[in-house]
Amino acid sequence: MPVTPPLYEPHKIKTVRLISFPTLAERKRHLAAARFNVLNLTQSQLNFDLCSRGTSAMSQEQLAGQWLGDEAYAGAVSFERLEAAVKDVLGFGYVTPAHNALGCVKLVAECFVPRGSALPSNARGRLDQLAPRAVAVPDVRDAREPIFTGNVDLERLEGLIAAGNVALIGMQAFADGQHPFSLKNLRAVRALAEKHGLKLVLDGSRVIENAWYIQRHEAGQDSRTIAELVREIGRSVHLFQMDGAQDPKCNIGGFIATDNPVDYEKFMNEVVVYEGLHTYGGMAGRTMEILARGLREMVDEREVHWVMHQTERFTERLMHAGVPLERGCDGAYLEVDAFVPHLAAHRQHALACALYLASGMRCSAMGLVDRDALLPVQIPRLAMTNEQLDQVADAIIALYQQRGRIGGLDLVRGGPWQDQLEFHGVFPELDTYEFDTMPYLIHTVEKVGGLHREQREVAMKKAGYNTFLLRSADVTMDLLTDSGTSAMSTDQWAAYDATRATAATSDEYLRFVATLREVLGYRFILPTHQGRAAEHIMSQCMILPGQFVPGNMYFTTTKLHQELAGGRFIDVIVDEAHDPQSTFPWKGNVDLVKLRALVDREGASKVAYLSFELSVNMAGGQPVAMDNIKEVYAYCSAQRIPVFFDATRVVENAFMIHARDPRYRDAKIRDIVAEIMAHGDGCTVSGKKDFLINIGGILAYRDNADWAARSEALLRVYEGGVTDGGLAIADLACIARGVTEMLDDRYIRSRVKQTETLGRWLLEAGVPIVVPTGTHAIFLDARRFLPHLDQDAYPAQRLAAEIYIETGVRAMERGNVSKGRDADGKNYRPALELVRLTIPRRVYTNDHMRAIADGIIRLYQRRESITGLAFTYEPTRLRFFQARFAPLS
Ligand code: P70
Repeated sequence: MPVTPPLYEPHKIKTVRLISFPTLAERKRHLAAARFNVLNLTQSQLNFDLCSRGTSAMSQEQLAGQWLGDEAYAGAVSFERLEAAVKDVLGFGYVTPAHNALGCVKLVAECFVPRGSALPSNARGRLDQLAPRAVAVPDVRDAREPIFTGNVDLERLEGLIAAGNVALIGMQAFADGQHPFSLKNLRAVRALAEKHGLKLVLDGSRVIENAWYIQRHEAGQDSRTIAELVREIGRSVHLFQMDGAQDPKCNIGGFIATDNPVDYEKFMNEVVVYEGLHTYGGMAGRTMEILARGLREMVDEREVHWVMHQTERFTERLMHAGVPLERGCDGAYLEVDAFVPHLAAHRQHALACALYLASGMRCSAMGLVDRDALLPVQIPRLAMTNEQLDQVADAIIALYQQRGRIGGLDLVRGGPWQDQLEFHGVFPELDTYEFDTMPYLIHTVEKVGGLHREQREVAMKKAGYNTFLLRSADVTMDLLTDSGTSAMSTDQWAAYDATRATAATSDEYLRFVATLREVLGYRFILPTHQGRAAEHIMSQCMILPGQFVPGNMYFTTTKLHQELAGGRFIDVIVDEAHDPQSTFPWKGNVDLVKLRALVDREGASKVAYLSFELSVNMAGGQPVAMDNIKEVYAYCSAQRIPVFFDATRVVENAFMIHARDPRYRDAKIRDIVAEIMAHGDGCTVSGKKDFLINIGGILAYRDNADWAARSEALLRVYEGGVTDGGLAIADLACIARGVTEMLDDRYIRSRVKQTETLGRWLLEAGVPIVVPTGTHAIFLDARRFLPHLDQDAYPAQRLAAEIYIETGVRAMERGNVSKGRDADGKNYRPALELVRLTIPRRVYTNDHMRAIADGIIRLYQRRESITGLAFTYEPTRLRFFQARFAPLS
């Protein structure tokens, strides 16, 4: 059965591809160099490339296929996998591979369409390939049909056949991107073809979109799945050709499928002339692997509905603003005659240039000049978020509102094809559109779990009401942690792949050290396998038994290592941090009065160092003010007490300084980070957070060679070599890249804005959360969410479990269970009893956030029915990781 359209992506982001945002001055330069034809611009000269062919995001399984490709000349296993996929998905027994869509056309034309003959079709785009071969392409689209505008006018077709000269009948699924056919019409055309001894060839490159349209609009088809409809379409034609760069989300490739062995033999004999052998057809083995996986995935009901939902939403936004367009299955096709009627000629190019100048995006018309008067704005499949698409639409709308200012172009060089044209133009004075969104595209996606409510109830019970014990495959949106969960960029992956392993010194290590020296301003840089390893070594080196370690709130692993080294943790964070309802903007600050009192009471020599966390995790991701950092450092330096940062979330803290301290409004994040770090003597870092890597940590000291030497000695014993810290060399390469990416101002802004957006939606519905919203997570206040529960019934633990059951979202308890027991065996009952919804970096979209907010709001509405928990198993150290519970009745 078809599913109801999802309100969010049925996948999360696995890998991102960074994009740049050229300035207006750069855009002018690039456009002049491109001779006012946007087809001459390269991707690095623009932000969004609105073209749907070959630009899709892939699944991580497709990407895996890239590495599995069997690059054999004959009889490749990869081709067998392609054949099997075609059989399963489309139902055909014979497959002829081709290098791309043109390869398919060439084979069909050579085998069935002699020069001078006619191929009636419902698609005008066919002209591009067939007109130059002296093949007529009479238009047989039924102009009177209001819904299935791609249907063939049967009478007209029959007339053409009667006049003779028709070699083959062509249809295209969602013809030219705008015109779908009905199943009924497709079958009628086939019947007509057979009556006259002709064949019907279908270009099924957009078969998915057409199947979706049939499911929605054709009588009696609404209960059938996309997969069923696609097979039915396949069964209705003699020859089926597919552009791998369309629905199968490949970047190239194609094939022709048939059930007729005689036709197959014709293709087999042609394919060796034009394409390659009949078992690869001009495709690399990897291409066949990606194509085969893409074919199977393209009929996934949820994915289809998501893609079509994005298209509908996008075109409706434009239509609502009055922008003249034809709706397409992959975007909007702007009607240039109505958009820029004041221009005498070259309207498509003039409009494309204006769009690029005003906003940096590329929309382009391709193929033969004057085939139509449309400028396609196509959405790359799965590669963009709705927020990005909303902004693309708004940029077009903003241009439409000043369309009178769009200037004309003078042709300097002509030709039959759009990409040959060159122009002279004058830059029009346009108001520009500034994008404020994630500065990356989705490169690969990863499916998320989809259990229903009853299954989730069973899973939670099995996990002992501890979200740490759930299987991630059973989780829909995983907000357990922002640690190690980031999507890496293609640049990070490239650095990873290019790395050569070694047990000695590597180039990647030297680059890692150089990059971090520059960003942190510290001389001694030691890699560790993650944050707690750095904490362990620092604590062992710097704490004498019996010494105090003041810190701005505890973090579980940090405090544990300080205690294991014989230290005593003293909380010196400001009181506001313990009050979830205080709106103080700098809840991460150290309270100097508390710090001074400790030093005055115990003496500076009894204080090992100040443990100074940035964007304080347990307080709710709350920032420290720059003034506080400076005052603390001045005081500690005078007392000869070292200041060591936990710089795990230094970038987020720097962003908050930029956002909340007017003196830093125009400062670059990179400079704020440097200024923060200048007020400390060393740091530990869990690189799995701000530093955008999946594994790794850092221990660094500003200039104290003795501390560094002692730490290196421990590093060798506990972690690995000094030049790898127990990490794969390839992971060092990823950190060096991640450090550059994390300092991108647009990235960090979109990151924190996303967290704030989720917080705002919850607040608007009255859900109690820690305010102001922090940077990496939203913290629900379980005391106020479940006021009827005593803290020793672990309200936050129970709330986290209920959130999973209600929504499929995995959160983490940060309260009584995490804090543990005191020396007398009593629960600490900390002031903060919280559930953390932690947002991984570059992984989820704002549509995911909306779904998360809606689910939690539903739960809040039925909060009275929720009871507490009791331990059934309780470990002594870091008990929250493995504890199990049972509900109290
Ligand atoms: C989280 C993770 C790790 C972390 C941190 C700060 C401010 C050090 C570390 C340790 C993972 C976690 C850890 C313990 C309990 C629950 C979750 N925080 N400093 O989700 O770094 O994990 O790399 O050893 O936040 O907050 P590492």
